Amino acid sequence: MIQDTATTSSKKLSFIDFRNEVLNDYRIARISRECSLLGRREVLTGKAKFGIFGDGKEVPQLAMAKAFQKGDFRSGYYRDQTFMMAIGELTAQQFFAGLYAHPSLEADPMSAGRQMGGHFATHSLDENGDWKNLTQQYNSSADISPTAGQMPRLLGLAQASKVYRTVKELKNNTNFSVEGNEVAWGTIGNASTSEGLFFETINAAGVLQVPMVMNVWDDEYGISVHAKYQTTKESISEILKGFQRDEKNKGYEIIVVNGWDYVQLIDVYNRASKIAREEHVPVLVHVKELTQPQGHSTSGSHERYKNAERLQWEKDFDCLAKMRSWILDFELEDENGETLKFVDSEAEIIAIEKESKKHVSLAKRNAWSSYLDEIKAELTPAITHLTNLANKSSNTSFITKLKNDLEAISEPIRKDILIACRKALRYVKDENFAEKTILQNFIKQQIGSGYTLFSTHLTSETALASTSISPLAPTYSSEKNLVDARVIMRDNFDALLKKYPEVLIFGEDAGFIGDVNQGLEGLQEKFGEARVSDTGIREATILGQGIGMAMRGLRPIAEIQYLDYLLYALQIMSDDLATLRYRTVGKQKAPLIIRTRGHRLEGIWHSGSPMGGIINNLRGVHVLVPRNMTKAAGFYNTLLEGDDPALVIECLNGYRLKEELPTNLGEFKTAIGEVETIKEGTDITVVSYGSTLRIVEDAGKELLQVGINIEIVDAQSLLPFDLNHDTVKSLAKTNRLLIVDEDVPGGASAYLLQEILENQNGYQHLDSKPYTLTAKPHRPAYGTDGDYFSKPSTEDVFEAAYQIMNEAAPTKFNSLY
Ligand SMILES: Cc1ncc(C[n+]2csc(CCOP(=O)(O)OP(=O)(O)O)c2C)c(N)n1
Ligand SMILES: [Mg+2]
Repeated sequence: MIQDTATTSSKKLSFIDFRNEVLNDYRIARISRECSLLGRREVLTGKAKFGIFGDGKEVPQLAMAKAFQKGDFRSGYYRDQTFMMAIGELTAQQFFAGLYAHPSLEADPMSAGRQMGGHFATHSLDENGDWKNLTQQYNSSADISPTAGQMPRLLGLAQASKVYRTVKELKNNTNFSVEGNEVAWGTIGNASTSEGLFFETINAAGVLQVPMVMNVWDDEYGISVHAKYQTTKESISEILKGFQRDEKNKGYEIIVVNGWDYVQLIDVYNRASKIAREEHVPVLVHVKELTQPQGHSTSGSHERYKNAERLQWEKDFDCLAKMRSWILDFELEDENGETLKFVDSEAEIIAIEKESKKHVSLAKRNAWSSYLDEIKAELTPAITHLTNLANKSSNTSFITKLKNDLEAISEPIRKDILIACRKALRYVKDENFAEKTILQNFIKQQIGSGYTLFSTHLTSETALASTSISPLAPTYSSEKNLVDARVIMRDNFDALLKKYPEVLIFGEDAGFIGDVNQGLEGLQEKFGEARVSDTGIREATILGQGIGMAMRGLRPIAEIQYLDYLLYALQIMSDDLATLRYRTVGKQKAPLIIRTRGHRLEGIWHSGSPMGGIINNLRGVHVLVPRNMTKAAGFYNTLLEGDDPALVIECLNGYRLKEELPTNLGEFKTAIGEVETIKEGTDITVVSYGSTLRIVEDAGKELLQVGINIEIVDAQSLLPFDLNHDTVKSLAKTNRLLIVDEDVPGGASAYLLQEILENQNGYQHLDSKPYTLTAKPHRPAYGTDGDYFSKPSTEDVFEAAYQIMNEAAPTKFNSLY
């Protein structure tokens, strides 16, 4: 049953200590509140673009921070500034640096201005990109903006503790866990619990029994929409009652508490922490009666949708106001009959409030000047270069105007500087003197430093970047050992599980039966349920398990049963996984491997190959499309030596085909970002990947019979594609290009075309119009005929290649039709 809280604090503090702690808490909360108030002003006066703050949620966060221990992880949302301040991971100055988007990790450790304010993070990686000891610090996984997007990752962060407690071989991984005692703390707004990701995570955590404390900050609203439109019975704890554990069944501990009740909250969080930490039981804390003193964000005012009565209630129940009254009213009689109080008079509280206000105001000013000083340091040389340019140029007046306009901007940004300089360059395009070169170099340098500030760390830039890992060819025994290709997967995973105790594989049917294609056959029995496991049918949280566990030093391989169902997980892959390194400027990573199988089978949902959509959404994740199981196994072996996340798509129709079993299982490596020429030829370069390659190879043989010799290039790795630019070398030889895949027209084939023609300058070598041969724009129809008419066939490839040759040499290759 839902329990009420007891009032006794488990901590036996002397009164003075207790008093100091209470007043210090109040000080932190006041600082946080002043940040919110001043933050809103900064946005409304135009110094910052958008603000979303934690006012009205301060007190429960103070309590949560007390129970939060080193090694623990937070996965939360934009209201948590007080919590971050209370654990010592956010100062008022950093808060404002984030608001101004100061592009410096020193100024804004959360994201160096890459994320809007209110997205919190700590640093898991040091300056070399190596793991820090996460058990010695407070940890916050980097927030994302999509509501409830923090939930799937939270599951994995919690599960990691369970894995560390269970898997004996991991005892020495002391950077990440002390016997699995770490709790993952989630925070979410009441309205965001309407998202499917919330319910999926809640269910999965109950099934997995992981140390997760899920906090719902309930202020009855989601922007302007009241709880009656959000939640059945208007109460998340009410409707989740069935999850409550009892004598017979495992489940959750569910606790309800009012967000303005400091004493109760401290007790609740002590209890929640203990249950999760010691018993590995998930806890839901529904924190009710919270408020939004300034409304939702700087985008609007809540007077538009809250009535006078509600607004008055929010004033009366403002958690900080309530805490203040409690401090003022608190009296305790000691054993000598003397009355103990926190403060002798209100003046003491007012002094704290004044001091907090001053502190925040100074922090704001310091943050602004530090932000502006950096820009001014770039402005000074720009003005000098423009002045010198104007003096030399025949267009003096135009350039001087640009310079004067730039100087007139009282608080310039980098964009203003570059606009003036780049426009000035146009005025001297027909002139030549040293000052022009100086300006050109300055512009290039500014664009270069802009790249460093705003575009680095999309993928790993450490020594472990998977593109820098050297390939290693598979070796074979002297007598040819041909096996069903799924055996290669199985035996290679066996070798990997042996080699890396931190590797875990999980997914639908991945455990007991060893995956639907037997690529994991017998491995659960051999390595245990903690390492090879079945999951529920819940792709987004399978992904979240992977992300969270990878963020805590494990090497999860999350299996999505079929490529077509990846779309359920694509949002979280795109929003969370693909942006993680980028949004933390290389301070967090999740080197998760996602294993799936797809392409050619049959039907609308079992033969899709939506590669264009996938690669467009997943910049930041490698996307690998091996043509056979040896190549696929080689990719897993490479990825585990590196620290990038990746999606590996195995060929669904390849598991029963014969391949030779390598002897160096777990060791041979397929290069990432390299193409492979699988058939040499002279007439047309045909680029393809995955299952379609077999069709292209068949067509290649038939084309030879009519005197057309195609060269076949296996793309293998779509993200990144062909880092050595080998495809254009083939094109330089054949001068003709055909790209074949089974995506929709304009999908991944268009991406490859752009890579080859534009990035590799392939257009220079073309003697014929380049072609793409793809599937139809609709999903593939079922059955063999459905497939034949939906996707490229051998005849289609033959005829596409033949037509190219017919156009080039019509007399030699007479038209077929
Ligand atoms: C997926 C998604 N949909 C919509 C939004 C826009 N949005 C931002 S906050 C918010 C309301 C969230 O309300 P609640 O979860 O109760 O949190 P609160 O702000 O009240 O603390 C909405 C709709 C978003 N960020 N992400
Ligand atoms: Mg809300």
